[in-house]
Amino acid sequence: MKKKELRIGLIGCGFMGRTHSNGYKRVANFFPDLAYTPVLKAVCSRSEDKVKAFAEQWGYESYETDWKALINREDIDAVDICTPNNMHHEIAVAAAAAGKMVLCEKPLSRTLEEGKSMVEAVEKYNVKNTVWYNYRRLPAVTLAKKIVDSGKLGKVFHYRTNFLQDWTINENLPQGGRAFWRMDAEAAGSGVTGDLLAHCIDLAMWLNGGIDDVSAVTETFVKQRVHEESGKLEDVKIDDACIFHCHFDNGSLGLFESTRYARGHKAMFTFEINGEKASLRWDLHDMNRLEYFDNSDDSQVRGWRSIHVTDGDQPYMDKWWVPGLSLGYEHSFVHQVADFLSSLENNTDCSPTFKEAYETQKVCEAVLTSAANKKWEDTGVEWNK
Ligand code: SOE
Repeated sequence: MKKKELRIGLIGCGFMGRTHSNGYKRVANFFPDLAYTPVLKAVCSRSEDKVKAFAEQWGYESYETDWKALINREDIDAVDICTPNNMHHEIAVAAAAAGKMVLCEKPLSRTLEEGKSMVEAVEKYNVKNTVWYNYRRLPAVTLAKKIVDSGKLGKVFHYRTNFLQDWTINENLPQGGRAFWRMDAEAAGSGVTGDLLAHCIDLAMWLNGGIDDVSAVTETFVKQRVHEESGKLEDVKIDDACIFHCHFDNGSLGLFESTRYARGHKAMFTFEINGEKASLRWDLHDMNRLEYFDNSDDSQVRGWRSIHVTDGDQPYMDKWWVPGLSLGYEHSFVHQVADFLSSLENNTDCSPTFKEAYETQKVCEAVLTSAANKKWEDTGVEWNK
C-alpha cells in the first residue's frame, strides 16, 4: 500500500535536531505497518554553512535560513521546533496559524504565558501537536506505566525522582550563545527546572497523576559568568540546582532533585514509586531494566526483580531485534515519531500534547515561585481532573 507522506520542516540543527532527524529516518524501517511515512523536506538554521551541511548529512531535500520562509512553504505539513526555548513560542504560534502540525522540543515554553498562548494557537487552528518528552517512550518506562495502570502497586505513598548532571561546575564557562544557551535565562527561561526537572515532572504526572502543591529551594552556585553575546561578565539568572517536595492528587508525597553540580553524574535520571503492594524503580544509566518488588511474592524468594525489558511482548520491542538485545536513548525518539504517525492514522492525540505539557509548565512555574518566596505554592494543575 502506498504510504501517505508527512512532509517535515525541522527548525534548529543542534543536538535535538539530530535526535529527531534520526527518529524520522529510522521509523519506516522498523514500523513498516504505519500508514504515514515522514519525508525530510527541509531543515532551517540561521547559518547557511551549518544548515547546508546538516541537510546533506541527514538527507533533507532542501534548506532555509529563515524559519518564516520554512513555515510558509506549501510542501511542509509539520513543523518540528528544535531551537533554544526562547524561539518555541513565536514559531509554534506562527506555524499553527499557517495550518501546520507542530512538534515542539521540551520544555514547551519559558513561561506560563507563552505556554498558554501556544496551547490556544494549536486549539484555535486545530492542528495536531506534541511535545518531545522522549523518556516516556523507552520500553522500561512504558512498562512502568502499564504496571501502574494495572493497579499492581496498590495505593501509592511515595514518588522519588532525580536528574543529576555535572557539566556546569567550571566557573569559567560562559553563558549564552550556541553551546551555552541553557545557562542563559533569557534563552532558556530557567535552569535545571525547565531543562531537567521538566522531564521528571512529565514522567511523574504521567505515572502518578497531578501534582497539587510544591515547596522548593533553588541555588545558583556561580553568580556571574561572561555572556557569549555581550562579552561582559553578567549575573547568572538560572537555577543551577533545585530540590522540591510536593503532594500528588492521589495522596502520595513526591521528592524531586535536579542539579548540574553533582560531580560524577552525567545524566543520572531515576524514579522510584512505592505502593502498598509493590514498588518500581528505574535508572536511565541502565535504561533497559525496570526493577519491581512485589510484596505478594512467596517470602522465601521475595526481593527486587530486575526485569530486562527486551522481550517481544514488552512495549515497542516486537519492532526491534531479538529478546535480550538492548535499545538506547535514540530509540525513544523513533518511538515518538511512530506514535505521532499512528495518531494521525487513528485521529487521536499524541501525548503529551501542548495542553498536557502546559500542566508540566504550571509545576515548573510553581516550583520557581515557591523557591523565590520560600513558601508552599499551589500549582493549579488539572491532570485528568
Ligand atoms: C541537558 O544537558 C540535556 O541535554 C537536556 O536538555 C535534555 O532534555 C536531557 O534529555 C539530557 O540533558
